Amino acid sequence: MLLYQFPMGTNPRRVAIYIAEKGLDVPQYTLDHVKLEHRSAAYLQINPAGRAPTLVTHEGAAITESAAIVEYLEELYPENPMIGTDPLSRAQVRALERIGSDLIVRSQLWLWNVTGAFPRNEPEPSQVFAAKLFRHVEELLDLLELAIADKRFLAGDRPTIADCTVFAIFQTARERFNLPFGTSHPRLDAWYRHFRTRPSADY
Ligand SMILES: N[C@@H](CCC(=O)N[C@@H](CS)C(=O)NCC(=O)O)C(=O)O
Repeated sequence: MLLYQFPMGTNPRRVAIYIAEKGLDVPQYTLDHVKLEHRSAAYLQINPAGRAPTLVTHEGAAITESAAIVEYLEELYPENPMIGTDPLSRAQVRALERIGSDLIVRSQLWLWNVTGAFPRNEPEPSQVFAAKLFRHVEELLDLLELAIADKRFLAGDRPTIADCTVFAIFQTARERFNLPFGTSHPRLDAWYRHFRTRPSADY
């Protein structure tokens, strides 16, 4: 098994955080972003989107899409479940995780515009567009703020795949770009600070 990743990429991070929380030993290969290794012919063979992460399984199959990789590993290693323990709790965790996935996509569009750090993704960053996009980010932060209520983690008293997904985009915004992401959502802010102390959260 081999996980192709970028150490700082939000979607690779959600998988890496999950692997660390779960205590799995998955060998990892760091793609050279500067040399555009993720756009090389060899890598495009295993991930035609030219993006990370990709998990190559023991059987040699390539799984693309971070959410699919996490769910695959969760099915392969069901002990210490991080996706709920029965149909209802699994549905509740998946619902939060889906919100987290949407949060990543909306936030990335916002980051491309607000930071100007992604010229290949957004050649004409716009602060005006960024402000509009952030309203759609905030809609999801509001939902998560309601959902977490007084729980330690998003879905209860133990971390789930939803925490890994949401934490990854918080960390990108806060630590890579020093942006006040979720700071006006007090419960999420407390959750982030608490989750940040876990070993899985270290880059
Ligand atoms: N939906 C995909 C998105 C993957 C993705 O966009 N990965 C980014 C890193 S967060 C990437 O590979 N970017 C490289 C590039 O676009 O040059 C997933 O969840 O795996």
